[in-house]
Amino acid sequence: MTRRDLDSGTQTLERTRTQRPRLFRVLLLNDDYTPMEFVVEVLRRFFRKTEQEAELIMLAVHHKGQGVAGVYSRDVAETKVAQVMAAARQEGFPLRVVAEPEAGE
Ligand code: TYC
Repeated sequence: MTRRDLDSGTQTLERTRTQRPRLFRVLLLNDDYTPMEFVVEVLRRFFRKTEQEAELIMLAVHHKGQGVAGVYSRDVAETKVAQVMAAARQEGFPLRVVAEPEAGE
């Protein structure tokens, strides 16, 4: 029992098993104005993709509307979103990028 339990008249159930941190997908969303080369550069620079991988992901986003740039812990995913948005706005491009929890997490 913890101090708080004694104060509040409640009890805490302790679990000793660890939980893996939730993972977040960073998604790129398609738009009509951001140049393809810029998206490829973003994928290489911020998501460590090869030229070939970056081309495939960019084209998938272009055709399907969205695609996964990478999967990370919440902190890292949110940092990537902020970095990519900043880089895009600096160039005046409307590129959108979001982080979402992996399905089933
Ligand atoms: N649709 C853009 C174009 O034709 C290219 C593009 C791809 C933009 C992926 C955003 O996330 C994106 N220039």
